[in-house]
Parts: sequence; C-alpha cells; structure tokens
Amino acid sequence: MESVSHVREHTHCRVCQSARLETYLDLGVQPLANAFRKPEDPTPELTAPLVLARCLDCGLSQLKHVVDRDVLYRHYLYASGHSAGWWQHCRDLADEIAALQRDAVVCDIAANDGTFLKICRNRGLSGYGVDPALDINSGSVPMIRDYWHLGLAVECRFFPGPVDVVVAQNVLGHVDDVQDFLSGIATVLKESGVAIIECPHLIPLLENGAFDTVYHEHLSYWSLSPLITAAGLAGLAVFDVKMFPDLHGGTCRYYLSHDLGLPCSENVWALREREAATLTPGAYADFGRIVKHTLGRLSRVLREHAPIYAYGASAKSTVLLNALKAADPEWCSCNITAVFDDTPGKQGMWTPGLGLPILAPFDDMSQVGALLITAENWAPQILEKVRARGFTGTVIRPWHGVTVEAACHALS
Ligand code: DWN
Ligand code: ZN
Repeated sequence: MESVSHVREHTHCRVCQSARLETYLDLGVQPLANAFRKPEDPTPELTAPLVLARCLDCGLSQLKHVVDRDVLYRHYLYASGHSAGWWQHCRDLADEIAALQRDAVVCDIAANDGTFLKICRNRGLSGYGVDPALDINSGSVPMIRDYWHLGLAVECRFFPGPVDVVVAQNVLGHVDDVQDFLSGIATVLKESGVAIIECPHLIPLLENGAFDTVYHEHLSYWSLSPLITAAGLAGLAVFDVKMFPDLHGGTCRYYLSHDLGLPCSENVWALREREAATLTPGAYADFGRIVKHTLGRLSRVLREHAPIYAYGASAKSTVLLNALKAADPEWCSCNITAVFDDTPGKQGMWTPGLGLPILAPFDDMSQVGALLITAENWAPQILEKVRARGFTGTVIRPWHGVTVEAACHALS
C-alpha cells in the first residue's frame, strides 16, 4: 500500500497478537465515514482502505488499516443526544445503576455530549466523562477532553478517585490499544466496582448484512469470546451479558468486574455457545455474498425509484453510498437528491465522498417520492417522524437484502 501518513497497516491481532488475519470483506478505498464537510472546504478529502479480517486464533474481527485517531475524533460531529431511542436506552441503564447503588460514582468513557451523565445526574448519581472531541458541547457535565488510557486512569484514581461504575458505550470497537484501554478500566474501578461495556455484536452484523457499520472508526467487531481473553489479560472478568437486538442493529452489553474467580451467569455460557455455533467459516463467506447481493439489488432499486432522498447522515450512510458508487459503473449521484438529518451540526454540510447536501427534513414531506433509510438502526423512529409530516411514498431499507415498501406498510 502507498504510505499515507494518516493510515497505518494493522498486521497482528489486537487481542492475541496473531498474524493470522483472514480478510472476508474488502470495500476498497473509502472516505472517512464521519468526515462531513462544508461545501466551500478546499482541503482534499482523506481516504483509507476499508478491509475487514478475522483472527483465525482468537476470533476477533478487525480492520486491516488504522486511521490516526486525531483525524477521526478531535472534531467529531456525531452527538448521541439527538436520537430519542438512545435516550431511552440510557435512561434504562441509569435506572439499573441507581437500583444497584443509589450514590454510585460513574466514569463515562467516550461520553460524547454528556447525554448519559445528564440522565445519571437526574437520578442522584454523580461522575465525570472522558472524551477526546474538542467541539462537542456537553453542558455542565464534567468532561476530561482526552482519550481513555492507562496513564489517565492512574491520574483519575488519584483524583477524582476510584469509581463504582465505568460505562463505555460504543467505544471499545474504536480502540486500537485494547490492552491499555481495559487496564485503565481495571485501574480506576473500585474493588467492588462494575464496568459496563457496550458495543455492536458481530453476529447481528453478519446476519443483518449490516456491512455499512464497517468503517474506519470501528477497528474491532467484538464478540464475547475474544473479549473474555482481552479482559483476562487486564485482570477483569466478564460476569454477565445482555443483548439489545434493536440497538444499533444488535448491541451486546458486557458486565465486567475485577477477576476474583467468581462464577459467571448462564447468559455468558449461552452466548459463548451461540458464538461457537454461529461464527463459522461459512458465516463469513455468506456475509460476503449478502453484501454483493445487497449492493447489486440496491443499485437497481435506486435507479427505479429515482429521485430519492436519504434519511440519516449517519456514518453508515457514507459507507453504503460510497460502496454503491464503487460497485455500480452506472452509478449516478443525481439519483439521490439530498440526505436529511435532524442534527443541526450536520445540516448545511456535504456527505463524504459523494458531496450530497445534508438538509433538515422538510416540514411537509408529502412531495418526497422515495426515501432511502440510511440509519436503518433508527428506522422505526425515522418512519414515525416522516409519516407525521405527510410522507406517503416508498421506503427503501438496505439491510436484510434490501426491502422496498409503501410508507403505510413499512415496519408496521
Ligand atoms: O459507534 C458509533 C455509533 C454508535 O454512532 C460511531 N462511530 C458513530 C455513530 O455512527 P452513526 O453515525 O452510523 O450512528 P447513528 O446513530 O446510526 O446515526 C444516525 C444519524 O441519523 C445521526 O446523524 C442522527 C440521524 N437521525 C435523525 O436525523 N433523526 C437519527 C434519528 C433517530 C432521527 O430521528
Ligand atoms: Zn486474535
């Protein structure tokens, strides 16, 4: 590969150091999924290869190239608080923590806009967040502007002090040095503390054909088995798990504590068995076929239903649309007029690679003929919103081999 300063090749598994990484998805060279741009921005867009491999020794799925994290995260536009479904998920988690310990002190890693900590505060819990993004407004939530790492954890253990609960939602997959990250969690956690780590699980990704969740930010695609190995190396143990099939396309919550040799729950055994039965060589091969089929069918559907608006200027939309363009020699950007998004910071920007305009959704959506849902994980909420604004056209959803339905039938 041409040596490019913001990209580094990743040759050894980040859990077990094995060099036996087998590629099972190659999406070519792609723009960075969250690099939304101002139309007048004259700087060249950064790109990097998007190649997914699995470790034949410990099973961790991981990208074969690592993009410099400062390029990805220092100026981050994604604000989790704009998704109502996410609020509900965070409320439930805060309730669970408060029920366990009314005065728990929480450290929220990759706290983004502070949504979770604000909810915790309303329940009498206290704590602080850690996040490297410099531009995200987290209001009055105490926030350390840094990446989570062992050195920082040592400082935090000293001041503000060890915590009862560490929460790390949708961040472990983004971390290159997993050992340092998990050791940091072990360091800041009290002896009796619990770490709650959430990230999309590999099984639904493969089963849904959700290849659009594969992008440069997501360096690893976790499942329980490699996590148990990585946690053990940091002195932690996974004692319980919970699946959220509808969250971000299928999220797993892992509960960890210091490794005191205690037994783990039935759920842990059940998930291990399910992984052993599901994550077979055939499953990875099927996934490659699903992706090919999806891209072919989606290209045809988009041509048939043009002009189309997309909804959700998600990172996933960047992958999906750029992969479509790469796979379809007859691709025409004008098939897609614009991408709607409710996030004020994204409106007025252009999408990476294709330069499609991002707009606030129209107050009256009755003139929109066809809508491509490019945040499929939030499809129910998005459909509710657009129907309430008069949308009666065709809904196109990319997962599960592409579905095309009238608005009145979609997801009803
Ligand atoms: O791990 C990550 C996940 C959790 O979030 C990141 N690396 C970045 C991000 O990925 P994403 O951009 O694909 O996430 P979302 O939450 O699927 O993005 C949805 C987009 O759609 C956001 O830009 C917000 C937007 N949206 C909207 O405009 N109206 C979402 C909903 C639910 C809505 O009603
Ligand atoms: Zn490995």
